[in-house]
Amino acid sequence: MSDLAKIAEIVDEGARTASAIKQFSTEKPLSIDEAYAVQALSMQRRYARGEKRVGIKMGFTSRAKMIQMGVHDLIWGRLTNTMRVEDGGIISLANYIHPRVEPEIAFLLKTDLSGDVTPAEALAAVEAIAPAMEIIDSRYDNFKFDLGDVVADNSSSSGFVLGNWFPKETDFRNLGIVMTVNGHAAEVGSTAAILGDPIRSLVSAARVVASAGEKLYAGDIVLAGSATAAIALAPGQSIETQFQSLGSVGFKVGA
Ligand code: OOG
Ligand code: MG
Repeated sequence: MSDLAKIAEIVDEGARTASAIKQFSTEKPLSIDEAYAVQALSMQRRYARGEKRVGIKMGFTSRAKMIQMGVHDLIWGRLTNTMRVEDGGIISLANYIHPRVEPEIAFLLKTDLSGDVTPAEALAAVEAIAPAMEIIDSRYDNFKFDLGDVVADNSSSSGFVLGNWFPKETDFRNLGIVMTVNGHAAEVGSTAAILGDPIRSLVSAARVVASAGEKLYAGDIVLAGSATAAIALAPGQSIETQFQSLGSVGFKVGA
């Protein structure tokens, strides 16, 4: 097994068994290219277990997230079918290490998309948009990482919840967002916090997958990245995010 394959096994096992691992950066930092190679190798292991790729997620597309995590480069990760949490569903904390939740916008694609595209070309590939939340769960101790660590760990991907789909003509560029815990506002923001306009995240998504020799496919879900800082999940919470004119999306946190 190559060194990168060994690292891929470590991050994959951390994710599979919900057990924290040490950052690689404290001893031997991964370059960004190595980190994406590890991510691809670790995802191969998940696909080999039967998980299906359903799209990708973008990360650090808002200042709030960059500041919270101390990482200032855009990142991406792969989403699989087993990460999907039903709107209104219950998650079990036993499946996570130290999960957090953050409000996002999701795109559903109707055509393939890859490479350098304009915002208009990106929007032309969109079938629908939905209010969404991402459940992130860094596999690293104390949720601490550098850029290479987090990329190798599939950019902390662990779950996502989608609300109702809306026609792409629906304005999604500057909508108010209120993320609540047990009915109390925990984070407020706007979809405009996502690169000034979430469509720019889809433009970036097309570019980053192309640089990995891949593409976005018709039917893919693309999460644009969080508009606000993420909040920690705890047993018994009811999480709901209201999006101006897109309704709300929510789930409950079991034991
Ligand atoms: C990395 C993932 C960042 C986002 O929406 O910005 C991300 C992390 O914060 O653990 O998903
Ligand atoms: Mg996210």
